[in-house]
Amino acid sequence: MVQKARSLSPTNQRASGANGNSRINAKNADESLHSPAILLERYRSMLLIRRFEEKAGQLYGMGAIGGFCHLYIGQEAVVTGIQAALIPGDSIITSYRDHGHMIATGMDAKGVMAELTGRRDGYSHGKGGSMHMFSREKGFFGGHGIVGAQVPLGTGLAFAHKYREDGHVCVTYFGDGASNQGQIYEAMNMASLWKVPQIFVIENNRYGMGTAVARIAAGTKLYKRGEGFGIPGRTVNGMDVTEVEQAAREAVSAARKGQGPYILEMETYRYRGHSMSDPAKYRSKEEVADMRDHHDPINHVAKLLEQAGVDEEKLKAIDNEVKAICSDAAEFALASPEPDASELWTDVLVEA
Ligand SMILES: Cc1ncc(C[n+]2csc(CCOP(=O)(O)OP(=O)(O)O)c2C)c(N)n1
Ligand SMILES: [Mg+2]
Repeated sequence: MVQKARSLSPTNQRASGANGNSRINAKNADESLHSPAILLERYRSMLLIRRFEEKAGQLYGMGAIGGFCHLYIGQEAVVTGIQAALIPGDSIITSYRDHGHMIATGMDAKGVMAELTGRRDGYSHGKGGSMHMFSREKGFFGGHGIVGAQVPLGTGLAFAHKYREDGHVCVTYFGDGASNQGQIYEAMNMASLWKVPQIFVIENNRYGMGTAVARIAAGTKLYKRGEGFGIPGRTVNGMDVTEVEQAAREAVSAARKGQGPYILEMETYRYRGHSMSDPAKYRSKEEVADMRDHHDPINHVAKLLEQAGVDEEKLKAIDNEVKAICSDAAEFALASPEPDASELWTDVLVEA
C-alpha cells in the first residue's frame, strides 16, 4: 500500500484519470469503511460539527460572539475522514476556519464555545477567540489567522516527529486561496528534502473570500503544486467521507513509513459566506442550493445508512444527542465569566 501511495508520481497521475486526476482506486478501497457501524460513527462526527457550527452562527447573530467567525458548514467530511485515519499523538494545524477541526480531534465543545464567546472557561481563557485555540493533549496546534502561516509551522511539527522518531505525522490544512502563498513553497521544499511526515491537505472550497479559484490561480490543479519538489498529490471528493478516509489512510501510512510528504486536494464547498459578515454575492443561490441538495456529505451518508437498513429513528436519535451537546456547550459558554482585566498580560509569553 505504501509503495502504491508513493508511486503516484505526477507522471502517473496524468495517465491515471480522464481529467489528469488521480482518483482513489476502487480496488484498493477498504470495504469495512462502508460498514453501517463505521458510517454511523462518521455520520455522528459530521453532524456534531454541523450542529456546533449552526449553534455558533446563532450565538454570533445574538451578538454573543465578537470578532471574526468563519463557519465550516459543508466541509465536514474532510476533517472527519482525515481524523479517522490518525492516531493519538499525530498533530494537526489549520487556518481560522478551525472549529470543525477542533471538534474532530475530540476537543471539548464547551471549551471551544466558551472561547468563541470570549469567556474564561474557553481553551485560551477567552483571550484567543475563534481563530486562536490550541490543545496539546489532542495534538491541535491552532487556529491561525494569517493566510498560509500554519503551513511552515506544520513542517516544523512534522520535522519534530521525524527528529524524535515517534512515528507520528502532521496534517497541515490550508485553503485554495492560501495555496498561492509563497511560504507554502518554501515549506514544501524543506518537507520534501528532509522527507518529513507532513500531509498537506488543501481544502479547495472554490473560493478565497469572494474570489473564485480560476480568477487567481495560474494552474487550478492544486494537487500538482508539489510537482517541482517531488511531492505526490491527488484530488479527492471532499464531500464523500469514505473517499477522504481512504485517501488519508494511504497518504498517512506512506508518511509514517518515512516516505515523505503528500498533497491531498479536497474538492469541497462551504455553504455559508467566508465569515459571518459576508453576504456571499459573488456566487449564485442556485450554485449553493445545488451543493446542499445534491452533494451534502451528511445526507450522502444518511442515504447509505438508510439503504443498509438503518432505522430513520436511529439517525434522529443521533441528531438529538449532538444537538443536546451543542445546546449544553452554548449554555456553559454563556454562563462562564469574561476574563478579568488582570489577565491581560498572562499567557502572552512562555518563559523558556
Ligand atoms: C497574509 C494574509 N493575507 C490576506 C488575509 C485576508 N484573508 C483572510 S481569509 C482569506 C482567504 C483565504 O481563502 P482560502 O485559503 O481559500 O481559505 P477559506 O477561507 O476558503 O477556508 C484572505 C485573503 C490574511 N488573513 N492573511
Ligand atoms: Mg477557499
